[in-house]
Amino acid sequence: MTEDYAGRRGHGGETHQQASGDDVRLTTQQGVVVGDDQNTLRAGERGPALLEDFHFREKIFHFDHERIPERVVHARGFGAHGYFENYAALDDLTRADPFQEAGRRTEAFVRFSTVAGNKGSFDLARDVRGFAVKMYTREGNWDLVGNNIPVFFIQDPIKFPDMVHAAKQEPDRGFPQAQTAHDNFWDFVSLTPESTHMLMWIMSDRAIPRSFRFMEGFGVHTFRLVNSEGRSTFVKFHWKPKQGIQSVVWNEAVKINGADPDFHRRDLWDAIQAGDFPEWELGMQLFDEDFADRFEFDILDPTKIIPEEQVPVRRVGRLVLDRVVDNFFAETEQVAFCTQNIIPGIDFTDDPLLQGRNFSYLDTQLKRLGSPNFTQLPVNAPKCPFATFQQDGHMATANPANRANYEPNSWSGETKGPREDPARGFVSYPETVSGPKRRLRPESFADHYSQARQFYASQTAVEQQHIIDGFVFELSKCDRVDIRVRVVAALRNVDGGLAEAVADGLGLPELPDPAVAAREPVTGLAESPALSILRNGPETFAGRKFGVLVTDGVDANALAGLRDAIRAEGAMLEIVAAKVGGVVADDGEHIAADQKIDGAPSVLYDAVAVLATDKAAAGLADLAPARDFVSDAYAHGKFIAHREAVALFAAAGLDGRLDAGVVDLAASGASAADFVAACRDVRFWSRLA
Ligand code: HDE
Repeated sequence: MTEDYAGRRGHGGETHQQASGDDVRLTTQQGVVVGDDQNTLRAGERGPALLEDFHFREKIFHFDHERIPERVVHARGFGAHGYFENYAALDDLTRADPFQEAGRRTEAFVRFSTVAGNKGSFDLARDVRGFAVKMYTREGNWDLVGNNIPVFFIQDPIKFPDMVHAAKQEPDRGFPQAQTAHDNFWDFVSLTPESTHMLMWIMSDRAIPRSFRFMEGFGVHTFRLVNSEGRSTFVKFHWKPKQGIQSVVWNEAVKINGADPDFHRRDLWDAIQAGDFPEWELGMQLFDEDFADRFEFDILDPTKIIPEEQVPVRRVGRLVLDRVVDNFFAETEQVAFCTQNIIPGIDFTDDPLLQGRNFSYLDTQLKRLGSPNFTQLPVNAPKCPFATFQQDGHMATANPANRANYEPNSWSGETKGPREDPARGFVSYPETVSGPKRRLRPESFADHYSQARQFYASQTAVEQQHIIDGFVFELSKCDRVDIRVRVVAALRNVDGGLAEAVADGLGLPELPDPAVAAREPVTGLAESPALSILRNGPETFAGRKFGVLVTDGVDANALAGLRDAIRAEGAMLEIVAAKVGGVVADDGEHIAADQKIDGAPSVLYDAVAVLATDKAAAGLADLAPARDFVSDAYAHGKFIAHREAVALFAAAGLDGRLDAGVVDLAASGASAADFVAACRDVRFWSRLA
């Protein structure tokens, strides 16, 4: 807490910390030391409980009230602390505090999330991911509440409750959870053509990221930057992961959800705890009114992107996450993001979705956190000085200390309280607006298919196939054939081949006519390679995790060599064995295991190795999880290194199918370093083609 901040807090504003240390006595909430926390107070050993047992009543009372409403959307999330560091002064573009000088650091809190699932759902749902960033700037908190997909399902906020109802569990049965593979969702989107572009993204591998560390983030809407002269520049915000973008394949996602439903949160926690701090670069696409007028689509339409090839993304700084939370509830659960939280130098545009969000977020925080004083919780409070005339309400801990609690007032000195400051304060960009009061969708929002087509065309063949598979999988879970048909009819406006492949995958007897398009799709948009994950693969395998299955008698030198190569790459390694007690290597050394094979299927790793002996491999061949370890790794296109593991491969049905993605470390010329370098391709793609 800065001194300024502490100084501005009113009476009763001190933060009380729970006592900690190794010699702390249990107390009640009133600070009375508890004498017995094992037994309730009773009249006689076997007699009835006594109402005067204040410790028991307080304990149960508090327990009964532990839950707050989970978020209506984005309920499942995971947060971490860090900072944003600015590369160069951008004062020509904006007066926003974080961008005023090179090297300026701004504290930040980030919460990643899935959208559809409830709080206890699994991490690898096929879903959009939230990417919400709160920056505690010196001029107030700025929340950039984005997603890992740059477009949205709808154009008007009035449809948000419908869209979310349709996507979440069906109300009569309360399932399916955390997935859109059901009739209600596809019914809604197939009747809402503006969703088509977003559907392409969520059926793509973008919706099954390898982890939060390997995904992009987007502010989605067009915002404004405003400089100290009042000049405005339009901006779209991007977060570019320095780790590279990476996704899992669908069959892996399904299995990860069973093996480790917390896969993504554990990944972020482990990386930060290991000192491997994830980073993203903040990118800005900057453009003016002229470009906005020239651009093929409306820059206020949140179902459209501006291709990077048309307006380059300028990288202006980096976001580093370097600290896990101390307490999940206090920070990740109680953090309250609001799109309305902007600072001088940033402003809204008239994107209707953004305008609607500016109402919703504040409103939802009141419901969830129960008091207008949620802003006083440490994770939500600004770290710069703040002073208001607001007071009281549930749980007020920062009431102003002055006598005057109104303005204007004629008190003086400290008593008079704060005053507005036209020079430093927030001033809205004076955009001219006028028009008839109507409920109308602009004509400039009417093209629903062209960018969906552009997205599809910009993918590699493997990625296109994954999109087809995504549609076929989800629609196969819809009971109503007419819904499947309606989706295919819409896809005919996107790409003929895509529509045919999906129809074929669904076993539709014939192709439906194309859906009637509100506006004829443009078929000539240039491809945008930036939209493909595979075309923008990582340069290193740093930050990834290897699972190394070992047996008794493992060649200690080979294991050490592999470990060194993995470390040199900046990757992590977990030792997997038949028993968690570990194995004894050929040099007699004991090697502790991190995981027992049943709890560590290969889906939890980016690449795997099996270091065995001929005899031990025969033992592994009898273990179903060991067979699955290699057959799944193979099926998911992973790179596999091995020594004397042939018997296991044979038992897993891989005899005669081993390809160049399966490296025998004992073969002449093979090296652990080469194997790890090959892994930079992430997968042995030709196996999946
Ligand atoms: Fe949200 N959204 N949203 N949303 N959203 C919420 O606010 C809403 C939209 C996003 O980690 C809620 O605090 C409306 C777009 C994220 O805590 C709620 C509309 C984008 C998070 C809400 C949208 C988002 C939320 C629920 C259409 C990407 C999680 C809990 C007009 C740019 C933040 C909460 C966190 C959360 C409303 C559309 C991103 C109900 C009405 C577009 C990352 O207020």
